[in-house]
Amino acid sequence: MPLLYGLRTSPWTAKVRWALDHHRVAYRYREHVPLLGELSLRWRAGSLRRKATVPLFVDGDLLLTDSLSIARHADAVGAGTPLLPQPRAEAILELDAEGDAILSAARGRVLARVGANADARREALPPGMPRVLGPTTALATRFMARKYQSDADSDDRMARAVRPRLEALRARLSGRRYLADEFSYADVSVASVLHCLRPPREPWCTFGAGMREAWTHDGLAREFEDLLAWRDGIFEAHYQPA
Ligand SMILES: N[C@@H](CCC(=O)N[C@@H](CS)C(=O)NCC(=O)O)C(=O)O
Repeated sequence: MPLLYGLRTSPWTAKVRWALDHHRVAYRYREHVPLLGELSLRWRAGSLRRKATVPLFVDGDLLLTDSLSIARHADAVGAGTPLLPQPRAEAILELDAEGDAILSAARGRVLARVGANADARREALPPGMPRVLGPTTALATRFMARKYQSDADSDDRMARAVRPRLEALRARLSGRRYLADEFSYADVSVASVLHCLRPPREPWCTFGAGMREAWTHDGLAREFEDLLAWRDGIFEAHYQPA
């Protein structure tokens, strides 16, 4: 059975799990541990010298090392309606890239807030991991901030970086149900990314209170309630987590 390595607090992992579930692709899931798991992740990704990321998908000889290739694979082998249909693929890829840019711009702030929040740090420890390793979570957030050169770590800097992109998404939606005519990977991707304004409720997000607080940007959430309402509607209509 295929194996997916992911980070359960990461929207990059969330969006591929949605795409795999949408296509009813069965897989086993293994949680990656930032910092402590860096070397083994690089080894799995095929090079100890290159930075490796999750999600990472392995199926026999097939190795997929980024979210988009995993979503494409799910489309190729899956049973659901295509999420990246050819006629709209270009627009969908642009919207996915837009989502990535928002998430990358939010990363520094989220990492800084998880590092500074004792509840979030505790929740970030993967299930089954000894509690004595708790302090490594704060180190891991600093390690990731360096790894991804995430320096936009304040509310203001994040807001300035993502506001124009959120406004463009709002303009694109303006009354429409989907970002690219019909339900697609663009909706999966952008809906997942909006975790960084305010995470959705369960079952679409299983964060505890500390993690929710660390991720929430009150100012942007208030400013973009319409996008969050759209996001909740997309989850309700199109995602029953497996
Ligand atoms: N372009 C990649 C980006 C994935 C990414 O940035 N993953 C981060 C999520 S925070 C990660 O692997 N973090 C854990 C780590 O670096 O140890 C994709 O689309 O899959």
